[in-house]
Amino acid sequence: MAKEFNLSDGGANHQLPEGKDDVMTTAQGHPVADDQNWLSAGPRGPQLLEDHVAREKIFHFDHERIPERVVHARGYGVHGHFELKKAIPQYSRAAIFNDVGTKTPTFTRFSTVAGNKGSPDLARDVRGFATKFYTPEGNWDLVGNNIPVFFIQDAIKFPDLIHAAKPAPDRGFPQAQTAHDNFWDFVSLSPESMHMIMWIMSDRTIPRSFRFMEGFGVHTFRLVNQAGKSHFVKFHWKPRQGLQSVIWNEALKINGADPDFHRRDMWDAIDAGDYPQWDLGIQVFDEDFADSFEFDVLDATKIIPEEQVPVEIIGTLTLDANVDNFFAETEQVAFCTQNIVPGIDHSDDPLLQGRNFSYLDTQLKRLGGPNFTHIPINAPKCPVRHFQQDGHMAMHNPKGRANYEPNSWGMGDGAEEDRGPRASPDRGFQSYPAEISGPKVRVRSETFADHYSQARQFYVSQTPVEQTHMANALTFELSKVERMDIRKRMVGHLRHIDDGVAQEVADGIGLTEMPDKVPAARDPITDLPESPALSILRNGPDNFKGRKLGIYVADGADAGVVKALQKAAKEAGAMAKIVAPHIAGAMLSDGNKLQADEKIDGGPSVVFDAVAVVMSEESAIRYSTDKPSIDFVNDAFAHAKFVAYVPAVQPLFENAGVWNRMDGGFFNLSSGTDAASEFLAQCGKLRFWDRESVKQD
Ligand code: HDE
Repeated sequence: MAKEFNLSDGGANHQLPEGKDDVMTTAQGHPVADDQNWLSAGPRGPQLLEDHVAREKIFHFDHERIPERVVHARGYGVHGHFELKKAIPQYSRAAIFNDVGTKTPTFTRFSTVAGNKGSPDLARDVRGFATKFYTPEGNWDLVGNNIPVFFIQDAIKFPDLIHAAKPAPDRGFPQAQTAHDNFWDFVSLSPESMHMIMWIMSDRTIPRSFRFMEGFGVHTFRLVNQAGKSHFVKFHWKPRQGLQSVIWNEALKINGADPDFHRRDMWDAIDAGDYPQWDLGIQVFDEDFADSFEFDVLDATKIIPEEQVPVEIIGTLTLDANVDNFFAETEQVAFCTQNIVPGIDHSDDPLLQGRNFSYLDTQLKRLGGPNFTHIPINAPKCPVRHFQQDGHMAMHNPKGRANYEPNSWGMGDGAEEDRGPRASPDRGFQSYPAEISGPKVRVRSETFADHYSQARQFYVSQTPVEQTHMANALTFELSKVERMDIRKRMVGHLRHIDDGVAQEVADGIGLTEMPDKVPAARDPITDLPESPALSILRNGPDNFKGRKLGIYVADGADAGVVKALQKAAKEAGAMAKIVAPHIAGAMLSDGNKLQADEKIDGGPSVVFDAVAVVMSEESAIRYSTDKPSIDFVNDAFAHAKFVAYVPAVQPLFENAGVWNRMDGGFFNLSSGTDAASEFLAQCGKLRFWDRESVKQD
């Protein structure tokens, strides 16, 4: 029998399942009699410090917080595995790359960069995409982003970049935004940022969810085979779900409606068994290619276009389990770029070399000591043997007497003792013996000096819709910059990239005269070919799988139409959510009550990929003056979404101002028996872009 809830015991004894040893203890293991009332001298007397139960509870609570990450504070972690589909022993001796079918457990953490831990998910920002592979030869951390280039070329500039992007130190705002003077001042004085600026002003920084974005290792790394031969490599994650982003106006509204939009999306998808997958691709090239390439392969502000070096797919990452505990796993996971395994090595990219110092260093502060590898999420899943010992929170010090080397335990008089581990030149990690020479200097290589060519290539590779979004984003951000000289300086950079976009932004921020070009270290190459791989819209999905349909129903809604929509969504592998004026749901035409997933003001159309509105004429009249109902329809229209409807909704659609503006993105559900499935097939295109006023080619 479960014990009854008893008010007089302060709730301490309620609902205990039978047969379980569920007696509460202190962290020292003392059974606790009462943890709701502090020991006191009489019922109204002073509380006593001797109460070790109360003191321990408060002491532990006082220390629950650890410093948030200085960047990438807001993150979301998921377990999964990587399966090798194509062996590459010719390139790498790494155990995970040698046998087709090998499954390596993984933990992936997605993040935003600039915002604090409590900032909204849809800030315009780069997304981190960090994966820890628990390989049989130790942990390999691929700590990447959803953008293949970075703002700066040398790690020594990182503190400046992050200070400039984070809230201004005097006022402590704006939070999770780059739309302010400090950020644009810094980047406009750092021309090397211009390629990255074009990426962050594209819709890449407002992804629809973590599931629909790419990941990149960014730097050039090395792969080293059994014979010690090295190739250069760039790592890519390609989402099998296709690419998808939201629209800026949508992002602003989603942040209000659901600041946890991205983490909720991932949680829901995994919970529903719809496991997201990414293919791991490699771009492999040798020294000859590196020498002939227009840019320096060690410069993290450059890509190697896929059209120039194709991406070879070698395996698939599947994310299939949510964490059991957010703090233990997502917060405590410690990624370090220097965690590499035999067969993978670093290059001399100066950004990467600086990162190799920073990540280990930061974990010491954040996790409180050098033993963070003892925390289960960070512990390798292969044997670990060394002579390291002690320190804060040491969980497993090596056993035995030998804690140094060389030692002669295990032989002679000490034959019975364990001598401990020994280094293995054959199995062990061997750094690639790259030739290095040169004077000690503090200079940036001349080969890093081209700041605009690839920024231009990125811009011209976008569809007109995407180019318009970029011009709008630049205009928005620079409109928030108060200092006119900074605004002008930025336009002076854009002029090197594309005169058209420079003009649009200049007009957008009200410049009456076009500013001069900022002096360039090198003239840009203006005829780099377009790279279609750089566009989101050219790489979207062609179906609605994994997406969300919002069905707004009110009393009197045609039950047949609603059921057909739910069925069609299921068949398309999509999720259908019922939205209604009341959370209790709506009475359908067949007399059955349909439970709602969301009340209309908590389920605006911005949180769905496509919407349907199904209600009786009476309800449509009733809700035609209801603001959340009007916004639902109006926003879906403004955000170029596909909208399905029944003719009875006319009064609501008229008041929302869309009845006379219905276009090819609207779908009449009374038009035939297969209307619902035809609508879902249309939704595979995700947006009806013709509705956006875009500049013509
Ligand atoms: Fe990071 N970065 N970073 N970064 N970074 C951190 O490490 C740093 C850079 C990236 O989910 C910190 O554990 C320097 C590029 C991700 O836990 C810190 C430089 C790329 C994450 C750090 C860079 C990244 C971090 C903060 C300039 C893409 C989150 C907390 C050289 C390739 C990992 C921590 C997670 C986190 C330093 C630039 C990706 C301070 C010095 C380029 C995904 O160590």
